[in-house]
Amino acid sequence: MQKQGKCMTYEFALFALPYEYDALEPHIDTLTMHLHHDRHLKTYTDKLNAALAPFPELHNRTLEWLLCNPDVLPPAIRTAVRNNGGGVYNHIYYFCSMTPHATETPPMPDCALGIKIDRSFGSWEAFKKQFKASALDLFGSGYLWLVTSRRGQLKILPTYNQDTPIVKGFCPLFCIDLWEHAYYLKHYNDRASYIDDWFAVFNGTFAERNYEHCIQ
Ligand code: MN3
Repeated sequence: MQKQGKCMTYEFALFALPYEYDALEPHIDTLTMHLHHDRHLKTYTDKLNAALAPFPELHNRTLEWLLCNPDVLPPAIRTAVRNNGGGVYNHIYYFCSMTPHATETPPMPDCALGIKIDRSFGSWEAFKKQFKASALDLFGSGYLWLVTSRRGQLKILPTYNQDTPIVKGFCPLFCIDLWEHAYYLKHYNDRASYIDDWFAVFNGTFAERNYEHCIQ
């Protein structure tokens, strides 16, 4: 995860895309990327800042701390922080989970995550099949993640609305956004073809780096 994600505090800056808006064409279209980043993510960022503005005692807290300590937050902003802070956190993972430099067999089969995926799911292809089926099964709006548990096991994990895996103690490797705004303009209601397109731009390097961090 980029430093602007993990270590950021109030006032949260709008996360900068690590590639151009049209870089994921033809898989993820330019207009969707503009709306998704410039409007959806910006709205989450602005609303998170607005919720935190009256509470200077929270201004040195990281996003992860704010998400993982809801009981310490003023009750009036708990829901706003959960939804909008989660929206910021999840979208950073989502945008970083894609790259214009995708390769055919991510993550690298000889690296730690590739080996772990083979052991856990049988093969990268078998993992993709299971991940896609789970993504199709997710009802409503949310994300599908690959995470590690506290014991270091890989787990395909759905989260709903803007909830995050870290609240449940999981360490995230990557995610796909399954809200309709992530794909409806290009793929309409065809979530399956969106998932295939997402895999075509999947960022195996990001996944591998996160895995090495998670198992430290
Ligand atoms: Mn989204």
